[in-house]
Amino acid sequence: MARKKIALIGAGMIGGTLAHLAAKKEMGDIVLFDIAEGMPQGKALDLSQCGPIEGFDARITGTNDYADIAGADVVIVTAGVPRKPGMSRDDLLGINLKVMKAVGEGIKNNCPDAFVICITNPLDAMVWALREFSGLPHNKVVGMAGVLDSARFATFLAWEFGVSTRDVNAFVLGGHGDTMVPVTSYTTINGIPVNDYAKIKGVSPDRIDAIVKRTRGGGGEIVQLLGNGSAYYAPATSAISMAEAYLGDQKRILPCASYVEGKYGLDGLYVGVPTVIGAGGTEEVIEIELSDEEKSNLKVSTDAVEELLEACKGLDSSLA
Ligand code: A3D
Repeated sequence: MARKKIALIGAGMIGGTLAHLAAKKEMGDIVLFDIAEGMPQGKALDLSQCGPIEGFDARITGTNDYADIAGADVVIVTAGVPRKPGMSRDDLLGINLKVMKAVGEGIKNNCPDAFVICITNPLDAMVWALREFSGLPHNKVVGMAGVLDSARFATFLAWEFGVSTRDVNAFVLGGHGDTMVPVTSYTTINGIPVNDYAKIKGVSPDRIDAIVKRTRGGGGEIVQLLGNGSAYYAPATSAISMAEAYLGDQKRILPCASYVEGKYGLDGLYVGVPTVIGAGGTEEVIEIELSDEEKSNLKVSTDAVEELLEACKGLDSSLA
């Protein structure tokens, strides 16, 4: 069987990490695309030389030519600029929207059958714009955010309770911004609802609230510490798990920025919801029951996403 082809658009911090992970897992041959000349080629060479040590067979190439992504099975998009300290994800809108236009056209012309995972921020608006520019079906374009946000929530909960991260099943809905909605009612410690477990362990509701707040600001905390750029290890590994779910037809239920029409009272919006990922791409959006408070928090979050879409339409008339 021929190897799968993974195209990574943007060969920066996340792009390079994605390439390394995909190679180690032998997910397929990897093409690193970037507008910076020489950089993707250099990274591809460096990463290829990990092969003999780590024992993987994957052809890794770098390019500045979209023709080289032809026929890709999976495309992961990180092209654009990341945040600097003091910036919100939304501050990136103007620059990254133009990047999505170029990337969308590159995908449309070279690999229209690919499963496309967008990571570029502001995520929910950029995945929507990328879908519009590429013209791919909605089930083949998805945004990575919920897997990462849930992993952050799970990490903080595992630390608080002193349990293995593997036993924490954390749940985050909504847009990938400070209005995201960590949902404690669906978060469990190996099946035990987190609020019940907190009672058993004598952890106060205030502590859980503080963890929810830290999760919401989890990206910003890292931006502040790094001083230059944003998180890349966990974002990359999150997107790889989504690509694996697609390539392996795993039918995983992952929180992703998926296209939602009808469910959650939404009408054609990309936003973080539990989604089945398999060979059909995003095969199903699962609508869960929410409390009134969770519903109103989700509304604040989706309103913020809608505002960003309006801003995108104002910046590019082809989106209106
Ligand atoms: P960085 O290391 O700067 O890499 C971005 C790369 O994109 C650079 O190598 C650029 O040369 C390249 N690039 C710029 N314009 C184009 C273009 N038109 N075509 C192709 N390549 C281009 O950033 P990064 O890898 O740290 O982050 C990438 C993006 O992911 C940023 O927008 C971040 O904000 C975003 N991000 C999202 C999450 C989510 O959870 C959604 C988490 C972390 C970062």
